[in-house]
Amino acid sequence: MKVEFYEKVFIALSLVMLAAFAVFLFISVQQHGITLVGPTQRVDPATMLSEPPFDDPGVVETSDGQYLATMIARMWFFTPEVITVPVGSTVTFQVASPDVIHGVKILDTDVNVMVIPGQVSTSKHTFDEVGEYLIVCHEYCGTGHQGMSGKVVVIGADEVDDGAGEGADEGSPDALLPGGEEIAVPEAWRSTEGGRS
Ligand SMILES: [Cu+2]
Repeated sequence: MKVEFYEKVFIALSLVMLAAFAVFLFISVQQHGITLVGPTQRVDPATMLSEPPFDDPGVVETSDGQYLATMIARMWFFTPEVITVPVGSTVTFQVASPDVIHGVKILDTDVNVMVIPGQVSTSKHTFDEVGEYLIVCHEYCGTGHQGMSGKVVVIGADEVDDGAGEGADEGSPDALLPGGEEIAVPEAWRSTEGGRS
């Protein structure tokens, strides 16, 4: 078989390009730490609502500026529906569903996961801008699907201590203060601390 000279050149160029694409793909995956979504944890959809951590969904600060949001996606709402964090926080979302497949897409972020019953889906985002970020379910899940939404409210550091931090651990008023800053607790509170209900 005779292959023309120019044909050989183009075949060679095509092979070089394919090799280059493979190399660039490999480098970018390494650089950006891109991984496939994997099941991080499994749960039993039938019992998850009565077992930790999904028996107590909400937001907790795990370390300075790091939050863990435990969410339930079900027909047809998210629990909690509103997540409030101070600006600059890195929030790890762990979501599970006790019924059907749902999705969690947080607009203007790269949080975009499928929530499959039996698995815990996790995703992480750092909220650098104050504002409200809509959370939507983007997997059709039944007749109430279009109304299934929530939001992440990112508040400024100056708003943190004026009561805007609903959703935070009510037992510790300083839960949302960035930088581990202490706030003055009236003496009267101290004596009853732990005894409040
Ligand atoms: Cu849904």
